[in-house]
Amino acid sequence: MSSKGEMRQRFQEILDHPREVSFLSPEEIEHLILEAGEIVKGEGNLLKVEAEKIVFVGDTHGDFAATSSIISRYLTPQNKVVFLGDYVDRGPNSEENINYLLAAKVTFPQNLFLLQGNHEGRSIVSFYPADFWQGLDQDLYSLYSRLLIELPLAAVTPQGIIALHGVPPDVEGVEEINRIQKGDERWRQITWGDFREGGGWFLGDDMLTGRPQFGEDYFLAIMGKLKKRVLIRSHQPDAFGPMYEGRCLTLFTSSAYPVRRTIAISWGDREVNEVSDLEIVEL
Ligand SMILES: [Mn+2]
Repeated sequence: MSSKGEMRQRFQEILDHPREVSFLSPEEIEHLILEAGEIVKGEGNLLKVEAEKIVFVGDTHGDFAATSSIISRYLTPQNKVVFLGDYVDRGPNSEENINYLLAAKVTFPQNLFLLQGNHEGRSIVSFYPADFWQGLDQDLYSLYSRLLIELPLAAVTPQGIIALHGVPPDVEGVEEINRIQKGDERWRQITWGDFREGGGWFLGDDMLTGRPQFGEDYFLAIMGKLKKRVLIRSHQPDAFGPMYEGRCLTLFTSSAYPVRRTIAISWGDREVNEVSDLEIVEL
């Protein structure tokens, strides 16, 4: 088996030459998953992210081309890049997408952050479509599912942003997010929750998708408790654009959906009071 140093070098090479990711051996993939797992376990549920430039990326869902172009452009030792979850399934290159992100994570552990989406919660909830998961052999299924359930649930910035996949949990303050158990109701809300235009608190589970639905009254109340001004999320392709007094932004980055594809950038110490304080970049 190769040494840790040799492996690191290999993962760095992959960052510089993204197509190489398709040629990782099973042994290298196992190394990558285990090494990323060690880093991610130390992060907890809640990340505090500070940098001159913070880039937020929506669902990438197997869109390796989008991921590699964003990483080559924005991942530097100065910037921080936060991906909002859903790395696998739906798109054509799930395995390349997740492996490339993991190579980036082990190379730049303090600059790249991978939040958990519902497609990373496979060890707890079964769902469809799950083409990535269904295509794995038993060993890889077990390695990926144990790693991805460890991913953090939310990121906050001093500029006033909270970022997560679906809907913020009903907590009294951001620190309580660290006490959420993966698999509980609040976890389900973060990873599976949708927002609907108009007022209301909890609006029930959607009849078709089973996803929990929330309204503007809930949003405004919970953002007050979290002491954050703007939510950046993904997960819900029909919620594109700013909602709720311009304070809730849903990003989509994968070509797996026929919607406008964007990322969002928060600059320096500029306070983010509404979505218009962010720079939105179209892919
Ligand atoms: Mn999702």
